[in-house]
Amino acid sequence: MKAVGVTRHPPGKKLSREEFEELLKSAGYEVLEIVEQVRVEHPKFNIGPGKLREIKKLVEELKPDRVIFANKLTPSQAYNLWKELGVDVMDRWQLVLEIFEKRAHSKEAKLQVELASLHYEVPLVREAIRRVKLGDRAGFKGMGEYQTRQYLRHIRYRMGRIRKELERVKADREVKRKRREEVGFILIALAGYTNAGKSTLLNALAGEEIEARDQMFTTLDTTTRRFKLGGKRVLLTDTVGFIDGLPPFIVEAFHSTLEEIIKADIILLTLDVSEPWKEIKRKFRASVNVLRELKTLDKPILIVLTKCDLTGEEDVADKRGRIEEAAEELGTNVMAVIQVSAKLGQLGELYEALENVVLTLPKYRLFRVFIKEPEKVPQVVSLLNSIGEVLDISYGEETLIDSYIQSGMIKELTRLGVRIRPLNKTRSEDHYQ
Ligand SMILES: Nc1nc2c(ncn2[C@@H]2O[C@H](COP(=O)(O)OP(=O)(O)OP(=O)(O)O)[C@@H](O)[C@H]2O)c(=O)[nH]1
Ligand SMILES: [Mg+2]
Repeated sequence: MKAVGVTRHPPGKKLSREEFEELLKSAGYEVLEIVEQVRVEHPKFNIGPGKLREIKKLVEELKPDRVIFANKLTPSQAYNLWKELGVDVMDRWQLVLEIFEKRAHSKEAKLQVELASLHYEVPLVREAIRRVKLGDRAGFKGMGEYQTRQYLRHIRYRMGRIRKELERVKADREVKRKRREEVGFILIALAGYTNAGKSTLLNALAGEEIEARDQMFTTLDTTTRRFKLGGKRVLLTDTVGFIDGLPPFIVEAFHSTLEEIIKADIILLTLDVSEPWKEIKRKFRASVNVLRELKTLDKPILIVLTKCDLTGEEDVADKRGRIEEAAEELGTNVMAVIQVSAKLGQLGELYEALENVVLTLPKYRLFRVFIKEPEKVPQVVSLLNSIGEVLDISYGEETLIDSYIQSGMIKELTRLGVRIRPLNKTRSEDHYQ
């Protein structure tokens, strides 16, 4: 498919040309030309009427299959442009959805993409119905008025069905997550801009081989893998990447996937440090905005600078300093800024930071365990070390063990026939005393 791209830069806010080209390429388009304009939004066409004439000429000469905007178009702008240009017109979010459609493998991802696409179509179809009423002949995509109305009814019905199915998937996941928590897993979620290196990091940490490629939105499905952090049981989840201004309807459609971030104990926010500072800053802001929308900014966050092997040490140090400064705005829940290279297996700093953060999680509390039978001690100590951290053991008539323990694991411990008393302290309280 051939496309002509159009970017309207709002005055004072230049949109990234590379990112737009990357999106077009990821969707599989051959880009014939990219037309750019700096201008405030024109209500009828988004771009200015003069630019529109220029594009019309280009369309006649180059005969693209589509004209694709880097901007968001209102339904009425999309309709007007389609009528003026006589060729399919798409905006930024339709382009993103087209890529999503290509990459969705699991049933859940497919349903989520379909829901988002239908959601997107509703106002377009409504606009077409409005126009037909005003005397335009063609309805949505050339359908007549009756067909267009039928189509709108179909969309609404289908959206209802998908929402129900996704609710079921969500409930399933919830059950799985509960089970994992009950056996003492710590949940860590990878988050960050698309192509930041999330899947590659999961592969390096968990010894996996999930698809990682230099293209946008490689991952749409959620993958969860176990990995070892000292003796602790940890689950790491990789999900869909973020993009600038991710609209609420996509966030809503992908809610069951993004819930892996919402339910995580710790978030690893990845940033590709090999990019120019301006890009890093933009992507950092965009990622923070999504995390804010997901109401997850109060969780422990580790900012992970990825791909350190692609740039010099000084450059990394400089950008790290700037990110540390930018992260201050986010408050004390940003536990550290870390640098890694998944390619070279340089992950030491990340392991270390994670080990420190894990025990500060509110679900770890200090308990005293009383054991009557000495032969039980090794088994209890080993369990305690996998679900917490043993601080002190004193042997006597009864063995006393002071240990941090995940509160959810108390039941499992009492099954071993030991007594447990809370010492009412979390690790973080201890830490700052
Ligand atoms: N040199 C180098 N390349 C890396 C590193 N980490 C990731 N990459 C490359 O960066 C590209 C994107 O990596 P992915 O792991 O697919 O990124 P992602 O964040 O999962 O991307 P999406 O799933 O598209 O959101 C791939 O070509 C990786 O090989 C690294 O540490 N060093
Ligand atoms: Mg990925």
